[in-house]
Amino acid sequence: MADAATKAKGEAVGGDAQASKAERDLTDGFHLVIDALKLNGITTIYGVPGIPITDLGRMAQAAGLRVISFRHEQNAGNAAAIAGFLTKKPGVCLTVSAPGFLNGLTALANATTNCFPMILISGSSEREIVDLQQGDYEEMDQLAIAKPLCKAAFRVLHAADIGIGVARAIRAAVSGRPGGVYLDLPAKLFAQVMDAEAGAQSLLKVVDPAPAQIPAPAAVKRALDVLKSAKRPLIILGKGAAYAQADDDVRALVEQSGIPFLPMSMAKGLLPDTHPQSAAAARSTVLKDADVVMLIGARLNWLLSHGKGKTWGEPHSKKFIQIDIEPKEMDSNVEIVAPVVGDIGSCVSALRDGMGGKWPAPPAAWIDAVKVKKDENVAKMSARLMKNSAPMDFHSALGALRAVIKERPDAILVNEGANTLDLARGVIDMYQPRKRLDVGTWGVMGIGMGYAIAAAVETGKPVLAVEGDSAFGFSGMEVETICRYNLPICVVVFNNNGIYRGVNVNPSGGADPATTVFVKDARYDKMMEAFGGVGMHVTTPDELGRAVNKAMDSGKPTLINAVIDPAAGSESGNIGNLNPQSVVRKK
Ligand SMILES: Cc1ncc(C[n+]2csc(CCOP(=O)(O)OP(=O)(O)O)c2C)c(N)n1
Ligand SMILES: [Mg+2]
Repeated sequence: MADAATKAKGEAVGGDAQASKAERDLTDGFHLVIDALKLNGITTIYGVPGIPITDLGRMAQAAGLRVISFRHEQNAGNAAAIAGFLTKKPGVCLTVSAPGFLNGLTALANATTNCFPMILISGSSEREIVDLQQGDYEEMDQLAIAKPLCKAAFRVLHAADIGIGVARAIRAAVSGRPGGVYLDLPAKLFAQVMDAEAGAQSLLKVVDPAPAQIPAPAAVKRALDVLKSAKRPLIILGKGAAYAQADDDVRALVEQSGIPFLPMSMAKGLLPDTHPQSAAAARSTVLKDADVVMLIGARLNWLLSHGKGKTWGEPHSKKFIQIDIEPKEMDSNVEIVAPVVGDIGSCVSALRDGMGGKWPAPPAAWIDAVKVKKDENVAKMSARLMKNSAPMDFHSALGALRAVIKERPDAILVNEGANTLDLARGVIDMYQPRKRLDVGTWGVMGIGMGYAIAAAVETGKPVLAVEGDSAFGFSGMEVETICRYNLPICVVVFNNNGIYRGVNVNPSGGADPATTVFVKDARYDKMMEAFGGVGMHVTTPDELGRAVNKAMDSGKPTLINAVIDPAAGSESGNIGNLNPQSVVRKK
């Protein structure tokens, strides 16, 4: 008996040894995905666990990647997208199949629209069953659905192709105009095994994933000739210029030219908003009166009234110079007389070279006219910012936050809402590049907590998220995530009891509240307290300033419920004119 037992045990030990040798000699889809990401410098994954990617997340964490688990995929996706914007490396979001994938897809589409490099990796169900529509667990043809909403979409069916699949996803996300990429990984792929040696060899580190694209010398010369002929030149900086991380060159170009500049929202801080050449406080004047406009990484979309109409002082025609990496962008709305196609860094440096040492300053009459308008508008604004009123209006509350960012220029400001967004953009000066993250091209609500979390994770800097009460609701559950990872994020909810305003009434006179109002006097600060963070409730600008400073000094997760006069806001903030109007509507 004893002999038999010993023999059996010996066999078992031998069997284990063999198994572990086999494990050493084999690898699988799980490990190849992780190894491929690591090899390409991906350090963080944002996602939500579940079948079939729970173990992928666990193994990634075990392998030294930072895996940040969210409460909803849209927020994880937004985090990945803004990580891409901040780092120029694709941000990675990991989701389960069908519903998790769809939740992440909004963020992927938003990333693509905003030109942020991001990869949405979703597990997917059994191909054979999905394709025959036989009703698998979370069945969905995800690849087909993702395709029209992102820059590129790939599926990997064989473990040996994971290296190429990941490489293609990375290249597609960051090269040329960056954008969102979908990578479909069927459940079966993760468990596929292959020889470890061959697996390692199948992986590749992408060489020069975002190659420089040098502008043609003739295009640079043409642009400079047009610029030189200007009597009233203007430079518009877009978030593409911020993304490029060519900060010194962009600043030098603007300063060398002496031309007034206007930053788009997320380009604020490329040059400080307090820079003497900033024309932000004279926006309508410069758009209307400029004769030559040079766009640097900015598109002539709705945010710039498509480059035409009243905003641009038509019928006077303007000449546009446009610097963009995407040739198709040229003439998208109006004629571009001097297109300069290339990456922003290369284009700006070529323009600087072409300008040489003796570039003539713009006519003094133009510079003076801009300054007069700017001083007038700044004076008008400053009285409104100084009021210490209770209840606060947007301006007095933002005056307090403006002082905080002035003291803490390296903090990252996340901002969404309607009035809360539009007024904060105008009031809070930014001093450093890529410190203002907001609703971007779509004006989308819901980016707040995802952006704040990734900003803290990727940069280690303190984050101030200034949120309309409606805007905050779209991602508010992530305060738990903020507490769980103990991130230095201070959320300020501008609580005006609703969307735009908290005073609207139900036009029918019925018992239901109006469509735009929320529970009165809600205490959002309690949400943060529920998870161990710090909650504060403030009603005056002084209190608000003190509370934010305290939160940012402590670095603790904090939510400040800032009571704003419910009657202070206007419908849709600054873009009420976009609401369709019908003559029939008002009976
Ligand atoms: C995903 C999405 N859904 C809806 C909207 C429409 N929308 C624009 S602003 C806004 C909320 C505005 O209210 P709030 O955030 O409280 O800002 P306030 O003007 O009150 O300061 C909404 C719902 C949107 N932009 N994006
Ligand atoms: Mg509101």
